[in-house]
Amino acid sequence: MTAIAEPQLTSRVRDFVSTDRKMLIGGEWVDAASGKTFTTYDPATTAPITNVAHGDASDVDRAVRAARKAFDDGHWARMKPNERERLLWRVGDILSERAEEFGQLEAIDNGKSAGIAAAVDTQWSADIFRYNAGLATKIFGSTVNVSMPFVPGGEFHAYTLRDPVGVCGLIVPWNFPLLMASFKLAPALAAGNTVILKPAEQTPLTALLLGEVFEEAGFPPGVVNIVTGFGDAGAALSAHPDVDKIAFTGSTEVGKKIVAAAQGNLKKVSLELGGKSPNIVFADADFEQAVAGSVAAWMFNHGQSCVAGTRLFVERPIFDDFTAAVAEAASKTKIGPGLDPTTELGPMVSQEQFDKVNAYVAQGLADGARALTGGQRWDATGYFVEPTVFVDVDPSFSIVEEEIFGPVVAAMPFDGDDVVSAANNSIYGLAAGIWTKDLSKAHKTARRIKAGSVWVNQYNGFDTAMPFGGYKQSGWGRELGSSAIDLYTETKSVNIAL
Ligand code: TXE
Repeated sequence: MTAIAEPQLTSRVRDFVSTDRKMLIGGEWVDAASGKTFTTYDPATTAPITNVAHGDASDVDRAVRAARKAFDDGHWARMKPNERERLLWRVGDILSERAEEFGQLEAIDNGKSAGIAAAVDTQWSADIFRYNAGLATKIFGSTVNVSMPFVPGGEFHAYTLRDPVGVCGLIVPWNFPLLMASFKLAPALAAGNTVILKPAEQTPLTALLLGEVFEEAGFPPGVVNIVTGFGDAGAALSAHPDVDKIAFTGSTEVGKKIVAAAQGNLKKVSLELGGKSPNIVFADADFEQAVAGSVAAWMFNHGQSCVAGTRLFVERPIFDDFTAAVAEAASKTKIGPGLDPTTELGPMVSQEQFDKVNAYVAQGLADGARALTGGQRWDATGYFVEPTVFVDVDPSFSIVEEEIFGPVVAAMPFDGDDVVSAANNSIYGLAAGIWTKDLSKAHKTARRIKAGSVWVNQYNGFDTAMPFGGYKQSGWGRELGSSAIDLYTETKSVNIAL
């Protein structure tokens, strides 16, 4: 079924959504055991796109058994690293070749710009697969010069090995559906694990298309399994006794539930959770550059980004001019559907997210904050929200303390060094921005900010080679970079008396 009639969709995307989509378990595309499906919608129009298998605990169990079998037969884990490298590289290449198709599918399922979804979400995912393809041949242990004071005898040969953890459950959200899956799949597979991917219920489609890419690349059956479903499927995966590790990106609330669910077999857990990132503009910053960068900091991906710089701290002498310029730039943003190439700000992903953002805006106004721009619903069928810049806010307001996940920023003036404690006054610690021409101020502030990523005179400066993750309640562990392999390996110490 499909109600999607947009003429710009490629025939491959049309074909993909023209039938109900099944899940990938043990190398077969299957229906949910219950036979149930759910519908995924285009948030720009609220029209249904297609139906997807509604997986539950019994489907998760089937997928875990398939992943366990594929892990235990040893074929994948013991495959020559350069063969794993070649397969992962092939995934990257296919993603690059099919970027337009992935971009369009992401645009209708999530609401984001098709151009950005192709150029950023898809091409970067391709890079992540290629980067981790390279790591497959560079997973090293070390030889250790041991003393062994309690063991009699002479010489020893001691070394460490890195083993794959085993069966990994990868649970991802809806804001960067393909990219968040790639953050986890690429290092997990490079290290020789088998996986069950659980995409978000709002955006299951690019994960399923990626399943086809794994097949095309030649992955053995059962190495990559994909179960589409809701939170109950994620909960079943987190609690499953035969899953060795969970990697999760999503809300801090669900992250805590996963930690609790994982206790049964003490499976390893890595978490990338919420944020309320400070973006600090000193008076000596390049004004134009800082305005443009600060708007992008909180509006990129419609504010539905865990690193969004939604607490904007501006040094007092430039506060009024700076916030006026940010509000003006934000008010000129072109709002529209992701398939329109001129669109700069798409819809919120769902009715739920739309209601959540509107409720925060209403609460901010009720608390006494002043909207320099926005503050109203944007009148259209889809889940569009006006970009909103709040001033006259108090740190205790919910719009300052809590993650809104929409195009809403709270701006506050600061005087000198005060800003570090104000910026660190959050349960989160995912990212931060600093804008200044003073090198020593930039370095000093970067050291004192409690956040996993600090960007100076730019924002959203991600790179595949740079570790990414959070302090405090923003999570556990670091994805990306070569150290992402640590999340998916166990270290074994071997010590031989010679
Ligand atoms: O996230 P959830 P939601 C934040 C953001 C957003 C809020 C709620 O503030 O407004 O979270 O979004 C699966 N056990 N972020 O409700 O519920 C779920 O099916 C295991 C920040 O959509 O955390 C989906 O696959 N899994 C974030 C995934 O968890 C469970 C990105 C994320 O959904 C589960 C998204 C359970 N008990 C939202 N319940 C970021 N860090 O970027 C749900 N899931």
